Amino acid sequence: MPLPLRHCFSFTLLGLLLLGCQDKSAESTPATAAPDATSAGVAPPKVIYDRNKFINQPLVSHIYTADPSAHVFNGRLYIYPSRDIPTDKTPNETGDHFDMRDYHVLSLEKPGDPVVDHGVALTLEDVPWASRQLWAPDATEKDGKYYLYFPAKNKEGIFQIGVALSDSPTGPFNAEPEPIKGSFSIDPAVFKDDDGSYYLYFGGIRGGQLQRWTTGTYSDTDAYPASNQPALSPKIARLSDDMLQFAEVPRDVLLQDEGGTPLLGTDNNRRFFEAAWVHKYNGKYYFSYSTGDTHYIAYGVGDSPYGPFTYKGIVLTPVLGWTTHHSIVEYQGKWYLFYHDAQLSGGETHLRNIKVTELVHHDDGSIQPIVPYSN
Ligand code: FUB
Repeated sequence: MPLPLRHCFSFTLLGLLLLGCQDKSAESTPATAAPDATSAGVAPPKVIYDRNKFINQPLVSHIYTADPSAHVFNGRLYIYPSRDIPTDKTPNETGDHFDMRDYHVLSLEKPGDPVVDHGVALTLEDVPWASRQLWAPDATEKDGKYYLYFPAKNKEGIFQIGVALSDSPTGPFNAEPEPIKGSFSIDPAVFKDDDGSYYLYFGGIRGGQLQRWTTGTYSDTDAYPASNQPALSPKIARLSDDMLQFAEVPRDVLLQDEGGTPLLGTDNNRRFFEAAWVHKYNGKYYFSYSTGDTHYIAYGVGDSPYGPFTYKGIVLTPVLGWTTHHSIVEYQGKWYLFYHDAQLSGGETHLRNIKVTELVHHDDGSIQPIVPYSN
C-alpha cells in the first residue's frame, strides 16, 4: 500500500483524459461537495474534477467510502465498504494515512436507486485485538447469520483478519475477541461455492505486509521475489463450518500465463498486489485483483476455487487515486462492477468514493474492459 506518488496518472491516454479533467475544472461543472472536509478542519480539495469526465458518479457523498464488497442478500444489494476519513497521518509506504476506524453498511434496491446508509456497523473500539486501520472488509451469510470479515493491525502493528457476527446484513456486528487463528495480511474476500463451501481469499503486498510472511512466520523485513522469481501469491483457506476459523492452512493462489508459467514478481502489469475477489460464471472461477502500482483491476480464470488462475486481461483501467479495489456481483440477471476512485476529494488517495457500473461477459467468457472516463 502505497505512497500517493501521483494524483494524476502518467499513462498516456488516461493521463491526457485526467489532465483534461483538471484543465477544464475552472470553467465547467462544479464537483460534488466533499464530505467531512469542513467539519474535520481539513482543507478543501486542491483539484476539482469535471464530473462529466467520469462514466459514473459516487454512490454516496455524505461520507468517504472505498473498497466496496457487494452482495445480494434477501433480494437486495448490500455494500460493505471501507469508510475513509481525513487524518493528520503523513502518507507513507505502509499506508498509515488509511486510518479508518469504523464500517458503515450501505444498501440499495437496484443500481440507480437511492443508497441507504445503515449507520455504523462495527467500530475499532469494539474489536478487542485491533489497534488501528480497519481496511477493506467483506461479508457473507450462512443459515441466517451474517459474517463480516475485516483486516486490522493488532497491538503489535501486524495485520490480521477478524470476523464479526450479526443477525442482520446491516449489523451491528459483534466482533470475536481474537482474530482468525493463522490469519495475516489484508483484504479478505469470502466466496460461497455452489456446494455450500465457503472460502476466504486474502493478501496484499507492501502496506498489506504479505512480503513479510514468505517464511510462514512474520518478519520485520520485507522479502520481495528476485526478478526471475514468481510473484507473491494471494492466499486462500476454506472456512470452518462455524465460519469463525480457517478449516485448513492457507494455500497460495497461483496466477499463471496462458503457457502455465507463474506470473513473475516483476510483471507489474499483471501480477497480484491486493484486492482479491472471486465470482463464478458459466462454471468457471474468475479471480480478479488489483495490480497495485500499475493500477489495473485484472483477472484470471480457473476450474477450481483454489486455482490456478490463468491471466486473461483487464477488468478496469486505472481510476483517479493510487488504489483500485472492486467487487463483481450478479443481480437481477445483470453483472455489476463496484469500484472506487477519488473524485469527491479531488484526487486525495485516502479519501475515496464508491461507484457501480455494469460489467459484460462476452460469449467466449472474457470480460469487456471498463474505462472509467469518457472522452
Ligand atoms: O482501503 C485500504 C486499502 O487500500 C485496501 O485494503 C486496499 O485494497 C486498498 O484499496
